[in-house]
Order: sequence, then structure tokens, then C-alpha cells
Amino acid sequence: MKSEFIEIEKLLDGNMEGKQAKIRGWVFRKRTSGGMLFLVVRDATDIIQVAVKKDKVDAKEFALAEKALIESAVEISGEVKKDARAPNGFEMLALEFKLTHSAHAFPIAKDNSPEFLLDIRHLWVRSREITATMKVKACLLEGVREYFKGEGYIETTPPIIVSGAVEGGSTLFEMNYFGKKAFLSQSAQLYLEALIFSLGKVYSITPSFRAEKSRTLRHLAEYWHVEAEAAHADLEDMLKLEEGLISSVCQKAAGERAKELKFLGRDPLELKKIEPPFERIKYDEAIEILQKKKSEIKWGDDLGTEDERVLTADKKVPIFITHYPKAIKAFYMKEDPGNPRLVRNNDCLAPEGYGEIIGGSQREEDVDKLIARLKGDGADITAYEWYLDLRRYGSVPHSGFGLGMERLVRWVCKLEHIRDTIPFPRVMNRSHP
Ligand code: NSS
Repeated sequence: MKSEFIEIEKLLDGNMEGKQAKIRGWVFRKRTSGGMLFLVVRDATDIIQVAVKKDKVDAKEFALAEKALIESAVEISGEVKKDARAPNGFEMLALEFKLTHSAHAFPIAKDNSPEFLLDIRHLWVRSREITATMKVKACLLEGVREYFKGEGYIETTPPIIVSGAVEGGSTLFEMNYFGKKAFLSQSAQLYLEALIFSLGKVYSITPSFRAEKSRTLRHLAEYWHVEAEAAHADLEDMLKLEEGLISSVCQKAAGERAKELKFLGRDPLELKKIEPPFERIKYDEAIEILQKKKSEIKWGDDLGTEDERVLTADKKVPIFITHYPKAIKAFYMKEDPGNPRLVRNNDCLAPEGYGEIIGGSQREEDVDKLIARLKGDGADITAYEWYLDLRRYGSVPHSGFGLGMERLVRWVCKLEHIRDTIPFPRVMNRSHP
């Protein structure tokens, strides 16, 4: 359907200069100067300044424009002119003004606290920052699907209501499932492992849930998890797949969302430089680097946020840390044949101090070793019997990984807080609005 309205973005490339156009959107800013009204109008694509002059529009229309408060819905016809003083360099001189909805006084002002903006998130999602971030995120998600398609992976739809933990019991959200205990999924991994026996190479994009009891800049209670699993793949295959994925989605975002990235403070050229191969560092080496930098970390400790920041602060491209101690990692990770104290796993850390965005590993394919590891964790084996069956019927070497979409967006968009990567963040003290 052809619309009589034009998107604001299309008024800003110079091709509409001197021509008439009709836009619809919302009043973003407003000021009066010398008997003239200046409205900045936004739509889904951009903003433009609209000058409303008494002698150019109908008197009734001028009165309505004068009355219109921020976030009022409007339709405006006018002439497009170049104007270096206007935001974005163009201005529309209004010839017709229609007030579609006269807004109440908008509760958001310039100096609102972050907590207030979270309380009023249903309105704050209209902000230019969140709008730009959501567009970049959509582009990255599209890139994920394109990349996996190109690599021959099949998208699958694993369950969200599950019977057991993947990543340890302490962050499980429990629910009442028709009178029985069930949980919200922390990861689709175990189900993806079941699906490789028919589909070979699979992936999923699902919400994952973690009852994270601390408030940090990089943890959400509900996040979007991109996970892949492949039969006959080892750790090295996963590293290649992961670096290929990250590089490919960064190139796409830099190409298609340069305007939004620049608005958010990220130079798209930095993302263009994200190319494989990424540097690979073994856990042992990471500990040595940290100790040389005066960290008190000891061999056997997990890397914390601060350690990851130190390891990546001066990097421009993500790095891999591989071969962590078995004792601090999940039951399903394959023991390293060369050193049974280690596992064949990897974390991918984003540069500039951002830290972990991916966790992956080769999987233990031996049923007895898996049972021993589960028992060692004190897990209820009966809940995992179905998973153990995968090692009883045609077990093959296989590997996979999980990428936190919001962690990726936080780095790509150069954001301080992970909550701004998702329109309605869920954290410990917030599930509303
Ligand atoms: O716990 S992970 O490191 N690994 C897994 O869940 C595997 N079972 C995935 C797999 O192999 N299929 O989480 C994977 C990623 C991690 O690197 C983060 O990027 C992200 O998921 N993640 C989170 N993002 C936001 N908030 C929270 N709380 C969070 N926890 C993990």
C-alpha cells in the first residue's frame, strides 16, 4: 500500500529539498521564537524540525500547534528546506497542521533519575537511545539467522519450561507446573544436544532465565540466548564458528546501522575491523597475565568481571580464553585428553573491557563420566536420565556454545549498562512495567 506520508529519514538526504511532503509522527521537542513555533517531530526513522508560522497555516491549525504538548501525535504537510541550524540540517515549513492526538503533560523531562526512567520504561522506550539500540539489536539478530543459514544450521524451538538445571541450581527460577516443580530454562543446550542426532547442526534463539541475585552492569534475569550445537564438531570447530558469527554480525551492523551506531557513540569502522581469527589464550596463560598485572587471582579461581576487564581493556577485537579448570565448570564439558584437570571449553570475551559474551565447549560424550560428574555436583540423576540416553544411543563427539544477545549489544552499542540493551529489562528488583 502506497502511503501519502513520507518517512522523515527520506527528507534528510537532500533529494526532497524545495519539495512538498507530508509526515506523521510525534512532537519530540517544542519551542517558540518571535511568534513562530518550532516543533521537532519524530517518527520511527528520524527527527526533523518543523517551523509553524502564523501566516503560512490556517489560524485554527496554528492555535492547535501552539497547544500541542510533547508526545502529541501530529500530521504535517510542508515544504522541505535546507537549514544548517536545524538538527539534521533540514527544516520543514508547515503548510497544513493536524493534531491527531493532544497528549497530556509528558512525565519525562531532561534530568530524570535512572530509577524513574525504569519505572516509566513504557514511555522511555520512545527515547532515541533505546530506539537506536533496538534497531541495532534487530540487525544483529537478523545477522545471526543469516550466518547460521549460510553455515547450514537449522533453527529449532526448544522448550522454556524445563525439568532441570544446565548451569547450576543457584540461578534457577522455580515454577509451579500443575502442582509439580518445574523451572524456567537457563539454556537450551541439553535440548539442542538431543536434536543434533537428527538435524546435525542446530541453533535456537530463546529467552533464558537466571535468578541473578546481585545487581551488575552485565546480568539480567531474563535475556535472549543464541545457542548452537553441532554433531561431529570439536572445540576448534566451535572457535571458528563463533569468530565467524561475531565478525559477520558486526560487519552487517556497521554496514546497515551506521547512523544508529554513531548516534550511540560507536564508530562503525571499529566494528568493520572485527575479523577472524580472534586471539586464543589458555586459562593458564590468562592467570599469568593477570598475576603480572598485580591481580591476586590464583590458579583454580574463575575469572570475574574485573579479571575479564583487565584482560580485554586494551583489545580492539574479541579474544578466546580456553581450557579452564574442570572443577569450576559445568558437568557437561569434555575433559581435556591432554590434562584431565582441564576442560575443552572456551569463553569469548568482547574487547574494550566488556568481557564475556559467549560460553561454549566440546561436550562429554561418555555416559559414565557424565554420571560421575553429575553425582559430584550432587545432582538428581533421575532428572537427567533422558539426557544420559543421548550418550547411550549413537553418542558422537559434539560441541556447542551460547551467546548472550544483550551482552553482544552492550559491547557493539558501547553501552554502560546491560539494561539498556532490552526494552523491558528484568533484574532482581524489577519485573514491571
Ligand atoms: O552460562 S553460559 O556461559 N553458558 C551456557 O548457558 C551454555 N549452556 C550455552 C551453550 O553452550 N549452549 O551462558 C552463555 C552466555 C554467556 O556467555 C553470556 O553472554 C550470557 O549467556 N549470559 C547472560 N546474559 C545476560 N544476563 C545473564 N544473567 C547471563 N548469564 C549468561
